[in-house]
Amino acid sequence: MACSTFTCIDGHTCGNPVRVVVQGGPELHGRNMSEKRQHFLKEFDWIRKGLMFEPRGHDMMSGSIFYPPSNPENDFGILFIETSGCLPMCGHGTIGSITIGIEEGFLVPKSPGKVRMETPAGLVHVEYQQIGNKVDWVKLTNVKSYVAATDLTIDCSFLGELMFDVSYGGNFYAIFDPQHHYSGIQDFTASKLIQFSQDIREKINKKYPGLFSHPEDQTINGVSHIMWTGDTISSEATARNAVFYGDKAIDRSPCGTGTSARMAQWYAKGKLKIGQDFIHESYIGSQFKGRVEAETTLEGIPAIIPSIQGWARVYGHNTITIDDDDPYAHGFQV
Ligand code: PYC
Repeated sequence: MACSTFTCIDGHTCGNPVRVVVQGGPELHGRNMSEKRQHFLKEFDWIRKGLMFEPRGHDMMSGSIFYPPSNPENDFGILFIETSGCLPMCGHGTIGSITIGIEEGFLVPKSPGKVRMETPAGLVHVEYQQIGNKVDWVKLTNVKSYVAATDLTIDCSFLGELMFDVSYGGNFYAIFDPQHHYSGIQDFTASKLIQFSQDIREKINKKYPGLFSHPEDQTINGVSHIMWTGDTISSEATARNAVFYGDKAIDRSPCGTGTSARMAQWYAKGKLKIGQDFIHESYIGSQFKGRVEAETTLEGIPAIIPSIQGWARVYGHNTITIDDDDPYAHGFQV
């Protein structure tokens, strides 16, 4: 019988969990984090399942594993592990992982206050402010984000025919703004939004095969996240969202890659200007500050360079074992 031990530090970013595996992560092969992600998915996905799913995790659980950088100019490489798989990029995961790494002393950047982080979706530049031994905020300049398709339709078994746009911010998001059937997320409970999302995500990928594929890395493809939008809770917020991911999760944070995708959508529609603050509110009311830093292109496609700023808190040290002897060694979902 084999028993694997993982030293983890747990925290949350604006309410959404981040479990960083400090010791016990597998050695991965590949020239960059995209290739290392493929290696992990092929051989070590049981680690993700064991640490993210019940009974050691839960529906919303997500985390990361740190790796040495492929390019010595960078500080580290990151693998995101979630109930949904290994995301190419994760905004709340970045904010939480950087906070945990700096506060716990296992991430020592070459230039204090700045981190060059290799993700499967590309290089991400991060800034943070440290006050004493606490990280006050983390700001990431995300990968190029762009609108992949607009005015698509899907038949939702619960809401009828819905229109949506698909936008990329490190993952592909189907964005559903309020329409004639309903006035926004305030009309629904989280469990209803989960039910609607479960109904349509597969249908979207079946109806539009091959439409959502990253122009520079075809391993990033398909709509993985559904974003529902609606009225803000706070008058300071620009917009609010509920992001569905995995099989049963609604992001408790405002979702970093989702905010990037939505800013790309707003920018393309002329609703947001370069440098303008975009305060994005989550389903529970926590906030990220987003901004379009610059306009750019991605293989000729108009795109933006978005930034996201948010905070995280560290709350626990956890030594987790996954023992082959345990019938639920590799987790379960109900
Ligand atoms: O913050 O990018 C994000 C994210 C993705 C899934 C959950 N959070």
